[in-house]
Amino acid sequence: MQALETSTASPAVNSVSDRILYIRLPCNPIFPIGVVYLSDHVHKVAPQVQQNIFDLGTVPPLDFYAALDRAIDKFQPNLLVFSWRDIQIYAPVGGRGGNPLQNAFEFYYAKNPFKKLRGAVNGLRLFTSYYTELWRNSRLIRRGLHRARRYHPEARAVIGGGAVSVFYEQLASILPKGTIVSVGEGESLLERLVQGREIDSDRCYVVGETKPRARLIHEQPAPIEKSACNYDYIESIWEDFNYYFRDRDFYIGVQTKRGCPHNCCYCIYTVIEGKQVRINPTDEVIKEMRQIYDRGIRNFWFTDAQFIPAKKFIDDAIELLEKVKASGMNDIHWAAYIRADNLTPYLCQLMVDTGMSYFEIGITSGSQELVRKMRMGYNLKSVLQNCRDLKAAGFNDLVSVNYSFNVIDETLETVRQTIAYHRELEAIFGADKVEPAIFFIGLQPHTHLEEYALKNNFLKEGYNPMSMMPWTAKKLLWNPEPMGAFFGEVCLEAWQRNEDDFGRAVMAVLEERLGRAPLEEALTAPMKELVLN
Ligand code: B12
Ligand code: SF4
Repeated sequence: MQALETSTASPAVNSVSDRILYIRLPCNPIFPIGVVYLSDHVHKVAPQVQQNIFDLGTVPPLDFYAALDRAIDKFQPNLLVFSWRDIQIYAPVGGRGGNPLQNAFEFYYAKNPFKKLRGAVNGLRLFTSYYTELWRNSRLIRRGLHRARRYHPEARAVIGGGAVSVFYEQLASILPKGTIVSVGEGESLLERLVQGREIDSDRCYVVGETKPRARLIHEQPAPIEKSACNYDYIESIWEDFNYYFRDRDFYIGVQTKRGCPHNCCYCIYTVIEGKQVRINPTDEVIKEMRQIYDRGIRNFWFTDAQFIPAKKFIDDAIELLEKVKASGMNDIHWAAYIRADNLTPYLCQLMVDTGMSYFEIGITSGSQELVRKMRMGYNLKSVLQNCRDLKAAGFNDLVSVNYSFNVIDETLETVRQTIAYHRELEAIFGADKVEPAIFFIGLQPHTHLEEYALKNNFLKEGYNPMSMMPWTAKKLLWNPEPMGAFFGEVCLEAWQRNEDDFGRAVMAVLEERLGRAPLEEALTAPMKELVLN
């Protein structure tokens, strides 16, 4: 991608910004909790600053540019805060451009030429939509900045959000000179900008002026104690606030803590949010939930990287859920990422009593040996025991179990172990309640897996982690040989059997081909190499 320059030179960083427009870049309609928290924080530290929220997630694509123009003309900001949530689209289900995993696998692994061609055609569509989205967001940023400078020649743009935190180094090439690129939490950076303070020490850099420091992403976030978001204020600065509240099916995000102490080899959350877990005061979390509840919402998503990151945070989770229970909000549903090894029978009971309606078990593999190799720190035996406790506490909803095959050192034996483990989960919850979600890891920069890929020559130093060129994408959609072609074939067979129940179909095909290991082997799993044929 070529660097493009805007015609206007970038103004000095320390000009004070007092009219902030938050622009959430196009995204599936997920409640934009990031910009909500940022604007709430700025209002608390600098109430004189005028703010407005504009969410392109609620705007039809044909209207993106015109709607952005209107929002800028109306508010005339001197700081444009762009929030970019997601870029990577390797999902096992239909996403914005179809089913990316299926297209890619048909293209890479299908033996039937018709299927291969179909994969290529669909892959091309996906490829086009991926680059079109990047290009479109880049244009939205340039256009917004250009338009804001009609009113304030000193206006500038700052960009952050999940996608930016992951790809902050690569994105410079599509952003206008002078854009401030932020990594991780944005509260302290925005605080500095509205106070006209220097920003050099923050987790950011300025396109065309400064380079990201080495290991910028590994720097610790600023320690900010979070208080309940003031939703009366948010409603007052966001014209389309009701979009997410009208249809009460939306899960509204509430963050209860930040940070994750683990080290899972493919995960970047632990660097974005840092390893130090910072718990938001539980009374403040309840106050925030209450405001959302009083606006009619009954579905909450605790957006923490992990709701119970480690055993020592069990008491915090208990304290929060006890307060939810005591608050009288007893008709809610909630969901979160939960490490199922950090539960106690009492916590299980509280989770069920307070309305946990969906549960994801992110074990990645049912083989203890692989789980250890992936540095995940899970004890699979405790996960099973805790699942039994959850069931005994009355949990009767859907459980999604995330498996990512072929991360590191997968063998036919470890697959057999995963099947054994999965069948045991089915025995606990009921086969219809346990949904295997089959992922392949989308390799991300700054992870141990990236290091491993470079060391083992799967990738070359200087590769572009955002590239969707077929030869790079094949490596980034992590499914290396010698097992890659095997999994490709299994997945293709599973889609053919039952596209709508892909996960279960994969498990069935694998079991038919490989059989099942004894459960005890999965839980202790001394490694035995089996040769692929
Ligand atoms: C919870 C979560 C989900 C939940 C969301 C539930 C809900 N209703 O809110 C669910 C499970 C639904 C989900 C789904 C997906 N997710 Co998700 N999700 C997360 C997670 C764990 C937390 C996001 C969150 O809400 N955090 C709390 C809020 C307050 O933080 P925030 O929005 O990031 O905002 C803060 C900062 O980013 C920053 N910030 C934000 N904007 C801006 C702007 C400026 C200018 C500045 C300075 C700062 C700034 O400041 C904010 C406050 O501190 C993150 C990983 C992580 N730990 O961040 C991934 C993450 C956002 N998800 C990601 C992805 C890819 C997805 C999916 C697309 C996956 C898929 N392939 O299907 C889907 C689909 C989403 C969609 N658009 O359709 C990626 C996005 C980056 C990428 N790789 O492209 C992330 C970063 C995970 C990762 N490392 O890959 N997700
Ligand atoms: S526990 Fe979850 S959030 Fe933490 S490092 Fe592992 S995968 Fe990432």
